[in-house]
Amino acid sequence: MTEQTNLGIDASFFNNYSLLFNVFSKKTTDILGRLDVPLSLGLGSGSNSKPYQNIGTMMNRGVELSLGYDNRWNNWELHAVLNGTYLENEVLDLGGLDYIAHNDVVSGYSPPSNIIRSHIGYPFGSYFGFIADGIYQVPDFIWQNDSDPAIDHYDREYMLKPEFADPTAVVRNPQTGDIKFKNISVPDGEKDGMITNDDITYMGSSQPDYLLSFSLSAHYKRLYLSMLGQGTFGSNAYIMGAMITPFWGGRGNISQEMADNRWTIENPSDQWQMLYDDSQRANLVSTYYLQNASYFRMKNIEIGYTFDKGFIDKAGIDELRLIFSIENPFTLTNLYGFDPEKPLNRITGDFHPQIRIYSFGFNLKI
Ligand SMILES: [Ca+2]
Repeated sequence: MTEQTNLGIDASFFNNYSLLFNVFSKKTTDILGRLDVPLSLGLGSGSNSKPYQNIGTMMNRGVELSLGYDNRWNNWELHAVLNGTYLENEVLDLGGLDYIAHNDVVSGYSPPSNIIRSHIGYPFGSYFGFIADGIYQVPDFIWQNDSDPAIDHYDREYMLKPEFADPTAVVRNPQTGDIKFKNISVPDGEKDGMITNDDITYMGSSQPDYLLSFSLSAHYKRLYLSMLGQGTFGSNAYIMGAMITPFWGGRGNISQEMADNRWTIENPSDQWQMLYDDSQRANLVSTYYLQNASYFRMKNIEIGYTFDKGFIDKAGIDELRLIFSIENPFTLTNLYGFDPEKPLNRITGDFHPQIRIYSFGFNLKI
């Protein structure tokens, strides 16, 4: 069920311009979730045997703006459209639940399967985990013989200084070069001195705040150019596991940046961790693996030329047009995973990115 309120303007002016403006507020009550049902119904007791029901209410609010330009003069013809959308999304109600875990997207992997959740008060499909807060450095530790600086780094038995929250519930032996997590939990109204699963919190949204697209087509005499671009801004991508997490599943590939800039005693990075083959560390879900997925991508550029009729008539041809096009010519993004257009609910790095295609062709009519 959907309740929708719209306020829109649709206008044309100065002959060549068009404007479409729409403010909308939409409440939908069709989020699917699994709810506990009485065992007497005979559906079994496992979490996967609970039936899906329409239990959720979600709010979508936003603004859409579209600007168009259309003109012809002399040998020119130009059409351009620019679309922009601002979008807010919030889960309002889940039939008594705090959140629904989108478990199906992370099955088969070791990290907690409730990384992606629809949680009351947050956008649909948000990421939950620890908040990474830099990297543990040598001065954060004490070691044997009253922290004797003469002892070689590799011979030290590091102990985290007591002013840091104790992370041993999630990392057995915290070391220099490990990711530091924020201690945010306040059980009984007081901060505990430990990093535990209570410190798992909202990390970011998979939904973009802004969507942008534009298209342009221009003709000049027999030459034409068309372009199509799109982008989204403000969304996050969570990528861990294959191709990102060090030594994951024995396959081991990570990004060049993570390898070259990893924490070592010679390179005490505050951004990139030391590389471990350690399943406990590898399965910790944190903002360390959360990336800004904002991007702008030119989807297509096409250039064409239609030959003059008088010229081709001599060769017995009715129409001849040459076309050169590029799919995905370029993408602007800070994402170091392969592709900002990856499905938002895929959390591993081993997916096939979009490819760039160059095409050259001609249309011939005889
Ligand atoms: Ca805590």
